[in-house]
Amino acid sequence: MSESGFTPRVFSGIQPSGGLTLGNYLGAMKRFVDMQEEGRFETIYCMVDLHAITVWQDPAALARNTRELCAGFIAAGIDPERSILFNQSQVPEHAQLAWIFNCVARMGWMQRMTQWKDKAGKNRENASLGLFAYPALMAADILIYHATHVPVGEDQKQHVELTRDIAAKFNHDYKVEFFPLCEPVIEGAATRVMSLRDGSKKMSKSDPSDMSRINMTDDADTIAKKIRKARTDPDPLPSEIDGLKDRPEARNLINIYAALSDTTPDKVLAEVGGKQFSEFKPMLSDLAVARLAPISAEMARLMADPAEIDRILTRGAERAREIAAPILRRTYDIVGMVGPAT
Ligand code: AQP
Repeated sequence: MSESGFTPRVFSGIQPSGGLTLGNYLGAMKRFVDMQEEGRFETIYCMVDLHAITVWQDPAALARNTRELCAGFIAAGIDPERSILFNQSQVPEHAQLAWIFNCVARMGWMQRMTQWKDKAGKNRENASLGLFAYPALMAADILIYHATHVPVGEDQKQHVELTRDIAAKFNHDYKVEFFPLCEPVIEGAATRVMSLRDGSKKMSKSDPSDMSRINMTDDADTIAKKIRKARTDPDPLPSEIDGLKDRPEARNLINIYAALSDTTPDKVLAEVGGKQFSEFKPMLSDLAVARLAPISAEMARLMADPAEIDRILTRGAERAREIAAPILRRTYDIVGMVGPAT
């Protein structure tokens, strides 16, 4: 138990809405592995397939991406024995708690979410109701486990803050101290990996341009080609971090290099300051290939046995339900929904 009385517990998820990108890996998955290894927390990681269908997903692709994401988690270092690893739709308590949170969250809160504004774009009338309610489901994902820490990339910070608001309003409305106020954990050199084609846009699995991202399954030649073609400016690299101001593409490549080599951007610049991109890009390609090739090889090996992946997911869901079901039942009791006593 922590000081707050809640078990220190990590929850985070990734959408199986496409192949894993370097952004997902550096901003999220690598951190998930670190938190598993720290040993301070119970760690729960999820393929959030219910979130993925807030925008259209081809059913066969969704199933393939879910298994591939599971393989990615394991290949990156998540141990399905030490962590709980499963896909969201197999644990119905997520959707059940999300309904209650739909009734706690306010329309105004949801309308302020930048991801909603970005993803719905100009054609809001045509966006799904699920896309609007996405943050309430995310709050349920976290709070159905009474998770205390949520490792995410920078883009998800606002949703974790909304989760705290939902927990606080629930606790206040029902006069309980039932849900924890979870902490976002946003750390490392690459909390926001940007598109290789546009330094003002984040790297995203659903970006129409494959050249904008590095996929975890890209081979060495493809990685080298994408980095070679990455947009940059004509100046040499600076020796200090201040020199990256107003140079978003250069900053992005330096941050990626730092995160892949487990160091800081300052230390990278001390080493590469003064170099031209023509010299730095091959260094970055070599590093990316060295780090990613073992992961993609292991993913391919695991993907050869989809039945084993399904067994891992089913077992993970059983373990997740052991935590989620009593928390849902207690929530129902607090709300006044009649059922078996706890
Ligand atoms: N570019 C990024 N840099 C750092 N972290 C990132 N994350 C995503 N992109 C970056 C982090 O990865 C985790 C899982 O994200 P997600 O798949 O649930 O949703 P997302 O943030 O919407 O990611 P994508 O790749 O942009 O997916 P699509 O294209 O389907 O919307 C989160 O912790 C996120 O912060």
